[in-house]
Amino acid sequence: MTALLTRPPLSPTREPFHVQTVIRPDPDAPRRKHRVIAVLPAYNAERTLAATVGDIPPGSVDEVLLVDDCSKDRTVEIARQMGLTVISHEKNTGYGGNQKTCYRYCLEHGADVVVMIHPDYQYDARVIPHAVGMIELGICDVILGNRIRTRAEAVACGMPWWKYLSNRGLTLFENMALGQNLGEFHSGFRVYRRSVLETIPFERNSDDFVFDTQFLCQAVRFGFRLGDVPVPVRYFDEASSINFRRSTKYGIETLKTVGQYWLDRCGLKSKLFRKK
Ligand SMILES: Nc1nc2c(ncn2[C@@H]2O[C@H](COP(=O)(O)OP(=O)(O)O)[C@@H](O)[C@H]2O)c(=O)[nH]1
Ligand SMILES: [Mg+2]
Repeated sequence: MTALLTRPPLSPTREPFHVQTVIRPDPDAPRRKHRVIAVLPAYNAERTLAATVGDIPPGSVDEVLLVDDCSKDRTVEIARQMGLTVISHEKNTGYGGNQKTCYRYCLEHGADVVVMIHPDYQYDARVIPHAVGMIELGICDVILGNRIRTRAEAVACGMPWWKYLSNRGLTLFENMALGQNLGEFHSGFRVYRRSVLETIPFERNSDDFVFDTQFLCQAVRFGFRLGDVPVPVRYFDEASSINFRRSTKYGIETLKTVGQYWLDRCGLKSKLFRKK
């Protein structure tokens, strides 16, 4: 595995050189050496899959994996037609269960950086190389796409008011409780360094939506550096199907997970935070 930089270089003194080397670098210079795999946890994504993949900047990823969670539509057929790597679940295991399959595959297939993006065309996939760059530079180990750069922008993009308010409330609480400063914790666009997946016992997480919160609390507990980049979003029927009842369940389970994080810190150990 190619080591990714983990510290910024420190070289305050340097001999003057010609700026041409910065403006017009050597075209034969090697491209990145590490392997980036994009994973799409999919459920009924036939209408949005091609649009999502179509926005990934050419050359920014080495492989695109779609894990289908027993969709009722033509997601698998279209993914195969498009030449994606496809894994399909025989039974519907849930959103967390789907991600477990994604990350298991990435670890087994030599990913150095993993991009997780929902195939519902909600998140602007053009941001991928910029988010990956933050990992490559060694600035962060986990990058989240932040849908809420400003309230006006989120609302203009069509975020329902109750999703906006609950996201802000939960995020404020999570930032305080976890000592972070993220724009939001509930994004479906995330980038991880390989060591995060190697360290975090994600297989012990829920198969449901709270998987995402458990993963981030684990990343904090294991000392990884979390950061975010703004990502423009779109709200339309296919991009947002989780209803009020399921969102409420997710919110309550999120609070419970943060509680478990604190109990673990205070000595009441949870298996979520035990090493693999
Ligand atoms: N694997 C799996 N994913 C699901 C299931 N139900 C919903 N999803 C996915 O969960 C993700 C988030 O749901 P979404 O409705 O987009 O939430 P929102 O954008 O935050 O409002 C989407 O990518 C859905 O495809 C399911 O039963 N299994
Ligand atoms: Mg969505």
